[in-house]
Amino acid sequence: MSILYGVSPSPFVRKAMLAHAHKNIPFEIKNTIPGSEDEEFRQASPTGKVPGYKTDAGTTFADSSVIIAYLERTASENSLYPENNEDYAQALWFEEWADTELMQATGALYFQRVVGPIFFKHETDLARVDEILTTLIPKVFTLLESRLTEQAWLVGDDFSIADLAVGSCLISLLHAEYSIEQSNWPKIFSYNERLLALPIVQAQLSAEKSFFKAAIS
Ligand SMILES: N[C@@H](CCC(=O)N[C@@H](CS)C(=O)NCC(=O)O)C(=O)O
Repeated sequence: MSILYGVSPSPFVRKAMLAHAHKNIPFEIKNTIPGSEDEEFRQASPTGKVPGYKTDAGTTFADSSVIIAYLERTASENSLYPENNEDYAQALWFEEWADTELMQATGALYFQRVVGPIFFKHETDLARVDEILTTLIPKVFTLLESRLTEQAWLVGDDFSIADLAVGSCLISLLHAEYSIEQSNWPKIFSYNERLLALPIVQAQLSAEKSFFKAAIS
């Protein structure tokens, strides 16, 4: 079975886990923290970033986008990439934007309120939280709100890599107890409700909550 190196609450590991779940591809998670010197992990991820990956055939590599593109090549069922060329490009753009711009904003709040206090014994920096809430999140949410339509998902008719990448960031906000103001962001509010209701997201959340519980106790 393939091995995913990382920890479930890491947003990029979460993204890779959700892709496996969406495509019904079994995998084993080997709990690995970013920067681990574990030799096998470093073989997959020389930079020490998670997720790293080892395929059934023993090939190793890293990066959530690479892992998911690989999964798509091995199993085309429940495709995460739109068939239509124009939609395909749009979906890849959303993935890139979510992995960089959106992740920067949501990850900052997630670090301040959850990851820092639990794993690094950092105290929450309230001035930084204020800046994230008043500047960083509104900036990315303004763009996301403007790109959502009456369609259920971001691109085309189906759930795609765009939703997987954006959803992985929105899950961080849920952990960070950020409530999306429906009057300010009506489309994001409904979109988030749809994402959170997905069985694969519910299962992921329960894996992450167990991880946090074990870390705290
Ligand atoms: N582009 C990479 C980003 C991976 C990444 O930045 N992972 C974080 C954890 S969520 C990490 O390992 N950070 C440690 C570091 O930057 O050294 C991906 O999509 O997998």
